Amino acid sequence: MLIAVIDTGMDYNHPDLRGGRVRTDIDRDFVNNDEDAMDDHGHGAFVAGIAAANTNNGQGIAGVCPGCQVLPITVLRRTARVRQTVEPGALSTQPRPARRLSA
Ligand SMILES: [Ca+2]
Ligand SMILES: [Ca+2]
Ligand SMILES: [Ca+2]
Repeated sequence: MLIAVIDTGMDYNHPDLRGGRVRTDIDRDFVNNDEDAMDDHGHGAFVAGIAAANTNNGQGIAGVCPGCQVLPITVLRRTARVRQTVEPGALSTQPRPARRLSA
């Protein structure tokens, strides 16, 4: 299952999100308008960890869906204020639609 995390982005180098957990091939940064949704705040990575952090690795926490992948969508700046809204069809351009959304 793919979980879209619509937040500040995601630290895809975090030990608890390694192992192909984060889809960096189809991520999107609507704040800087690029295709690299690296988290510069930390909140998005926190949310992603709750969803899909690796389990039994002695790092961080255990995600509620450790077999899931997460798709970072950045819509929040470092100040965690929404810069712009995401049009309802924006995610439909992704090759594989996410089945769960977090905002
Ligand atoms: Ca990317
Ligand atoms: Ca970016
Ligand atoms: Ca962990």
